[in-house]
Amino acid sequence: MNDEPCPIVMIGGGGHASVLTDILRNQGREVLAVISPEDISKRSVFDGIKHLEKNDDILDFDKDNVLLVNGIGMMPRSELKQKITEYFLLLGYRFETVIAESAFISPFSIIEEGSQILPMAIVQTGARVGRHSIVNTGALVEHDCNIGAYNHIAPNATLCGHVKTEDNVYIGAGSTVIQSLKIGSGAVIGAGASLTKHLKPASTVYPARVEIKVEGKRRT
Ligand code: JB2
Repeated sequence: MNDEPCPIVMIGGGGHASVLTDILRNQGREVLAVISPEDISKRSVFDGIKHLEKNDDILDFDKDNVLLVNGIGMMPRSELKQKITEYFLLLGYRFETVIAESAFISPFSIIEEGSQILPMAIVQTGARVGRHSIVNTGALVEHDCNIGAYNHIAPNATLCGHVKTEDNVYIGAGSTVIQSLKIGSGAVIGAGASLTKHLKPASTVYPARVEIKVEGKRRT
């Protein structure tokens, strides 16, 4: 029996894909190709990896012999990541779950297929991270949180215990969500915000904005 992990095809070739490729290469995983309509040659992490431009170039690879990683970051209200994931799922391809070596994942948590847990992130006991969600660098998902599908918990965000999010939620960098709150689908929490109330679907939380004064004039 072959115990070698399945080689990877990376979808997207921008910033998020470069972070994921770095993690996978460090783990000794073989990245066979990057599929991206744009040039990837300026990012050295992709050196030596084949570049393909069209999504249907995936058909060059047998679906039983590769796993995909979706390197397109889920930005607020962007549907691109989900659309692309579903396109490849319909063709019968499967997605790898990526967990950086330096992340702490409780053995009593559940990380669903296609999710990505980046360096220094923490997922505590009893928590669930739904499919195709991103827990970005240094983010904290405390005990018993229940994170839906296609969420993005941006760098250094903190979710205290028992927070529940529905699908397609974006939690901005450095924000804090206090314990036991419920966040509806498609909600966006701006970077640096502190959420202290439940959030209805499709709502947006704006944190206090920085004010900058230049030569007596006020700019926000
Ligand atoms: O239809 C597509 C497609 N559309 C865009 N198919 C494929 N295979 N790839 C597609 N892309 C590719 O997604 C672009 O060619 C580009 O390589 C990539 C998007 O890269 P970008 O650097 O613009 O964004 P990102 O998603 O890697 O990063 C965002 O999300 C991260 C989580 C950034 O805002 C980062 O700051 C953030 N950390």
